[in-house]
Order: sequence, then structure tokens, then C-alpha cells
Amino acid sequence: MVRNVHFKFLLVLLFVNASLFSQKFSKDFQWGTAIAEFQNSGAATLPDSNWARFQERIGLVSGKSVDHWNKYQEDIELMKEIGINSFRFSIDWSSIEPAQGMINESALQHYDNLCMALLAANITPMATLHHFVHPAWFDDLGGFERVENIQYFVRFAQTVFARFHDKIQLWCTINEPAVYAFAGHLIGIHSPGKIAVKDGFRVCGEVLKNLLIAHIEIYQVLKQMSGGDRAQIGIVHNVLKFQPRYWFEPIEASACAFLTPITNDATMNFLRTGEYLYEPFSTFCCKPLRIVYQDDRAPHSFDFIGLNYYATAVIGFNSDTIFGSAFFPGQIMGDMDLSLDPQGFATAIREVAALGKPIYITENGMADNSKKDDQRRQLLIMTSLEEVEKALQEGIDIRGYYYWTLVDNFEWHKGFDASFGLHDRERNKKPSADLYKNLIAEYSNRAF
Ligand code: GCO
Repeated sequence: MVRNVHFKFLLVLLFVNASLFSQKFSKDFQWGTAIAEFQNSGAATLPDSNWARFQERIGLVSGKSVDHWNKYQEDIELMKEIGINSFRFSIDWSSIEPAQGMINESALQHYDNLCMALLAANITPMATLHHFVHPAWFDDLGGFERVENIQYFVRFAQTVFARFHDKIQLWCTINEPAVYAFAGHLIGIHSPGKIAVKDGFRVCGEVLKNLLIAHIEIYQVLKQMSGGDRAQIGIVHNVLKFQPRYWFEPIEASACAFLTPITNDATMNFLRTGEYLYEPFSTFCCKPLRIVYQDDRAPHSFDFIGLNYYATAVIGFNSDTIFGSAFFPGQIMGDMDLSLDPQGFATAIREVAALGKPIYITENGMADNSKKDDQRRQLLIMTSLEEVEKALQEGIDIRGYYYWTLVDNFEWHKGFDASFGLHDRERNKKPSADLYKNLIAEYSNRAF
């Protein structure tokens, strides 16, 4: 009860603050929400994808998820009701090219219809070309483990761009390359479900490198195509850092020193300098594994940086769980063990700002399973927008904010257990949808 009153007080305070001082958002700021096709349409709709295969292996059933594929018009109505003016979604490669070299015109037509409907509603489409999901046949060829396979992904990107460049101007090549490499090839919780034994550490480093090369190739090729000059093409990076619960606890500290370079630093350094350096064991004073690659095109191969931010991950060690996510006393925790972390968000914004390109906050969200009174999600939205505003006031070029996510969806290895949505799976709105609506109206009213 006391906790509830405290929460409410905080919310009112933050809202008043937002209404008094906001004046830095420009009129064309993109107020968005983000989804991914597999998470919202499921394996029943994308049967030829790597994730359809993988979910079966780990015993999960996504079905049609919330059937965004068929219900996109309903989703657009939800967006209109909130006042959202941009929608980030992924264009599913496995539907467009279910078998190698075979293009499915009806899938292309589907995305055409989606874009037309968005544009008719004055909602700017932002498309992602790879959001953890690709055709199963691509995995059979070795997926991103093999540098020779990049050409297939580039070919898909060309097909899609040729078709949609007049309707879509905001393009994300790859969503969270480091998370794809790490979660799928080191800890095995995402497709293809590999765990780092034997050669696994090297494979993870190769996959990340190949994804970054694929991004550059796509950027270069699309920019040369008709419509390339008008398109804004970026990559999406999740600033994901690990912090030990006790800095003096050697096992926790070592785990973090090992993880952060893989999940964050290798990608950031590459985008900043063109040097890819993957040395997961370097802090342990031995260098049995070192992947180095230089590509001077890297710092010039993105028009914007997409920032996904959730939280700093706190690592705690105890004899029962060996390793687990932990938290510090007093932290407000989401249902996926990630905390409310405005300070971490502020730092992440400045870290990506140092790349010298415009920023879109392509994802930011909170898993809060309480349906009726999702106060932790509301706090997240308010505190995050405050941080965006502070950054704008400092002159940092942030062009949009996309809340993850519109409707509760399939949260990868967590199945339907984590609820990030502004709406539940029946598309009933939660209080946070109204809050986001009010904040968008408030900030937009004062926009210059
Ligand atoms: C990711 C993705 C999203 C997730 C979201 C919540 O970061 O894994 O881009 O697909 O659903 O981040 O965990």
C-alpha cells in the first residue's frame, strides 16, 4: 500500500515536471513504438524461419502470437489513439524468401499493404531487415557463421529496398548484432541455440564480425540504389553492460569484465574506429583468442545509430544459482530482472552520441506483468523521456523514441511470460498507453 502511494506520488511529480519544462522536442520528432514480426505474428505465420525451428526445440509455442500479420489495421488504430507518428517493425526475410532464391510476391504485397495503411494514418514506417529471424535455409548454409553467406542477406535487402524505397525512408539493417551473436552462440538461449563449448567463443566472435560486415555491405549497396540518397540507414545497438553486485567479488567482477566487451564494446569500437577487436579473455591476462578485423568504411556506414536500452545487468554470484541476475537494494525491478535505470540510459545516450550521428531510441521498455496498474512501466516511460529531453537540451541530436512494445508479444526464450506491451494480448490498453498518449501530447504542444 505504502509502496503504491509512493509510486503514485512519483508519477504525479514526474508528470508535472514534464508538462512544465518540456520545450526541446522538435515538431518532427518521431514518437514511436516498436515490434518484431516473429514476436508479433509467431511461428504459425513464419513457419520457414529459424525461430520456428528453434522454438520447437526448446519446447515453446508462439502460434500466431498476437497475429499482427492479419491484425495490423487494428494495431494502427491503437497507435492512432495514442498519437504515435512512427512505427518500427521488421520485414520478415523467411516469408519473402521461404526457399533459397524463391521470392514470395504475396509476402511483399503484404508489407506493401502495411506501408500504405501506415502512411494513410500519417505514421512513418521504420523497417528493420534482420530482427534475430531469417529463413531456416540460411541457417542450413551456416547462417552468419560463414562470411560467404552475407551475400544472401544483401540480396534480400536489395529486393526489399527496390520494392519499398519510395514508402520507407527509415531503415535499420540489423537489430542488436551483439545480442544475436551472444544469446545464440554463447549462452544458447536464442536461435541457433549454441553454447560456447570448444570452438564456441571463436564462433560467437566471427558471427558478430560477419553481422557488422553485412551491415556495411548493405549500407553501401542500398545507398547506390534508386532512392538511396533519400533513405536514412542505420544499425541498432543495445548498450548492454554488466556490473558486479559487489565490485570486490572476484568471480562477479571477472564475469562482467568478460561479458561487457562482447555485448557492448566490440560493436561500439568498431562503429567508432573501424577496428573490430574481439578478445574475450584479455582481462584474464591471457589471450588464447583474438579476432582482429579492420574496415575503414565502418564509421561512415550509418546515417543514424539506433539505441536500444533496457538496463545495466547486475551479476550476482551465489552457490545455488552459480550466476544469476541480481539487483542493488532499493532498485525498482521489472519482471525480467532488469531494473529501472534512467542513469544507465542517460550514459548510454551519451555513449552513442559520441559516434557523431543522429540517434533514434529504437527500443526502450519495461516488462511489467501487472495489467491493471502498470506503474513500473509508467515510471520507465516518464523517466526515459525526461532523459531524452535533458539530452536534447544539451544539444544531442535525438530524432525519435520508440517504446517497446505496442502489444504484449512473444518474448523469445521467455515465451509469453514477459509483458512489455502498452496493451495486453487482447489489445486492451493499459494505463501506460494513456500516460504515453498524454506525454506525447504535452511534449508535442510545446515543440518548436
Ligand atoms: C531485444 C529485442 C526485442 C526484445 C526486447 C525486450 O532486445 O531482445 O530487440 O526483440 O523483445 O528487447 O527484451
